[in-house]
Amino acid sequence: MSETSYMEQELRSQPETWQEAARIGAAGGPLPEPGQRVAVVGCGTSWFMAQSYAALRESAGAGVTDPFAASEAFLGSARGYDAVVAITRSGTTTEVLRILEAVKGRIPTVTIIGDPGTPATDLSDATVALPFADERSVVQTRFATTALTLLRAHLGEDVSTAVHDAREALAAPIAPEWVDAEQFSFLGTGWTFGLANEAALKMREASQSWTESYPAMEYRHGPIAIAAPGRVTWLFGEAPEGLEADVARTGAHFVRHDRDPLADLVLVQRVALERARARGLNPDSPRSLTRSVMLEIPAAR
Ligand code: F1P
Repeated sequence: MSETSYMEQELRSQPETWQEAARIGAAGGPLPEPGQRVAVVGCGTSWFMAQSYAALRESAGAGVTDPFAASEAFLGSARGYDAVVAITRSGTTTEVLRILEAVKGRIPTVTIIGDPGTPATDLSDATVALPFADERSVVQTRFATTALTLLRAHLGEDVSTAVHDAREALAAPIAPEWVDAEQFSFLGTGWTFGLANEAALKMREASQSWTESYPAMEYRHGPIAIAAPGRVTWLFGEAPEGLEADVARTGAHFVRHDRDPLADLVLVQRVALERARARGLNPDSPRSLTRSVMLEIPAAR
């Protein structure tokens, strides 16, 4: 695999795209105001960024925020949402378009979008366009993390440490046991659970790896049975008491870094790339995947 895959070029640009998004997020714009009841929807990677945003917004005290896979969203009037935030790089994902159509005129929508010249723009009441973070790789890296950085900045977070740590993560060594591991379980708490889900998806998409992901405190409720020598348990964010020792007893390799958890996801993206290379896979042409899932399903009434 050449050094110049789109995935590699794009993941390497994340510190710059995060800085640009932070400027946009801090400036305000059409994203939800504090106190609004918000549903946030997406598919795949974009759903996992929705999970992280929801946890961040709720824990910041900014209001009720429910994340949904776009295909499984409950947006009935009983739930009382004031706004729907959609996240989509392509702007063409069928399930996201169906949601935007279904709530039009009933709940205001704002879509964070990579390619604004697409149907999601027309179907949304407002958009925040991040064309500088759009990607040619099928496997998303920078659009997702840039969208989340925009949302972190909009919540009032200073993301300069995350940007700094992303630069550091781009230069950090990759341990051979990560490239060779038979299996990965990714764990997180609060907003980092979405990152764990995304890390697991990235490894599957780019390198066809066997991965799982759980809320960290759920791990001991069964999934730790998978941990064993030659396998990796990778935790984003704070470690629950005793978890590292529990994993050590299984013989699995435990990984946790002090850098900003979103920057640690950048390191996982690099591991996914290395694993793809080691298996002779082209991460820009992942098996069975397309840049956007466009389905022939009827529009909602
Ligand atoms: C969402 C998505 C990607 C996934 C695949 C199919 O796309 O599910 O996360 O990697 O390429 O599409 P989008 O709605 O963010 O464009």
